[in-house]
Amino acid sequence: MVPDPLSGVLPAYGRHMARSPSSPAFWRSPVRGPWFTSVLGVVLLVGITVLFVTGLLSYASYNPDLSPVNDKTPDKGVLGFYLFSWPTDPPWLYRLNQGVHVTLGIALIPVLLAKLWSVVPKLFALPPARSLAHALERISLLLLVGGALFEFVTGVLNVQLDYLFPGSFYPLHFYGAWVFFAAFVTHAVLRVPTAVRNLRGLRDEGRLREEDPLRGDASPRGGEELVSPAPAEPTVSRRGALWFVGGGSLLLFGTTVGQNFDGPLRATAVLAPHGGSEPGSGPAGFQINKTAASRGITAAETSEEAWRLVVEGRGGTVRLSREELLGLSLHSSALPIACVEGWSTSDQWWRGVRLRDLAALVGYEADAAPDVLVESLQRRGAFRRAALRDNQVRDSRSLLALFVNGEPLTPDHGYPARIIVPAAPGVLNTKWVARMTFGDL
Ligand SMILES: Nc1nc2c(c(=O)[nH]1)N[C@H]1C(S)=C(S)[C@@H](COP(=O)(O)O)O[C@H]1N2
Ligand SMILES: [Mo]
Repeated sequence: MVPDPLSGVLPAYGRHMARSPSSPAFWRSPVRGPWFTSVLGVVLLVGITVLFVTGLLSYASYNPDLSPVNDKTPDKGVLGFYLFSWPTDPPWLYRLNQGVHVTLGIALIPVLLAKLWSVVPKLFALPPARSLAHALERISLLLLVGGALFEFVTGVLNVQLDYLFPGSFYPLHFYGAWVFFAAFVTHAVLRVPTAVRNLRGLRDEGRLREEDPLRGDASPRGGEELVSPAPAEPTVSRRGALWFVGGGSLLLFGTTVGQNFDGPLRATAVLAPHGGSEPGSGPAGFQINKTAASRGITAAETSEEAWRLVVEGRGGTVRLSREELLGLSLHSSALPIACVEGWSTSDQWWRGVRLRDLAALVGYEADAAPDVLVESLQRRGAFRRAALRDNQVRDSRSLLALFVNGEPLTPDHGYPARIIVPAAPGVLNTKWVARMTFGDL
């Protein structure tokens, strides 16, 4: 599709100028122009705004204000101004939020690439700056393009490569998002009026042409510099090119979205890292993030003889075997697991002891249960401990689960006991729990 810049007929002046990408005649695709750029721009305006909002919500869902354990970006300063207690309702809140964030982010990749392609001649335009305002605008564009590429690349690498940057993904993606979004807002404020004028103008023009077929082009609306002065023969219409981009997005969407569902749909998620793999069947046949073996959890330390749950609070410390936990009042909740990576399960049937009842064992009224720090047997690596806020502890659906779907937990799902909390991100659902410390964190 990229034409040889030197072939074809060029105006005489363009013939040697066109060797340089700083010359407008170097760029010959007839697809480039204000309409194409404006359509893609409006799609990104909506899409990236949704990505930013769901991203900030995703960060809030970790309850980073609660304890240093949960906080993946301790130096966030004022950027955490918006944080709030993550609710427990509706129970699918995080599943929806993260599904939208990851699936939409992946589906927007073709749109982003097409948008960058559509304005690439501007990157080479000379002189670098015509005025101070122009210089500032170009710097903001560098932050915009760099920020967009950075956010999409770090996001995709995290989802695809299983935490390529283990601890550092969160700060990179979080600070990157703020830099990118600041440049994005600046750009939108400067360009949305032009884009709207372009789209509306072209529509009106079409209507006027129908009335008066001899009518010429309307007055310039901005973005005309994107039109090649020496266009090559078109091989595809602008509309066709747009369908191509949209088709790419649809394809990515269709091969990703299945990771949010169980059953045969999950197998359609061939692009999702865990999606294509078979989570098995039966009661434990749902997605596993980290296996017991990969976390160094052995059968010896989870055995009936060896394993004890230590529960601590202002009223003292109790130690409970799995047998003793089974003797407490058991309850069921249907809740999903939803991971930051964008995959989730449907509701699973968990059965175990309510967190509020465990708080009551160590000196708290169930309705006044405090925060809790949960630590697993796991000695190294990420996610071995997580804190839950009081509203999560008090919710009667929050469990220390001992069973899932009618069977004892399997080692990979956290045997002997794991946390499950409504609407919380998967990472707070600590597996292989060894110790729970209640108290205000
Ligand atoms: N101890 C421990 N608990 C953990 C993890 C872990 O690595 N170690 N992974 C967490 C993450 S990121 C998710 S998404 C869920 C996945 O639970 P599952 O493997 O049962 O689906 O467990 C959470 N609990
Ligand atoms: Mo996760």
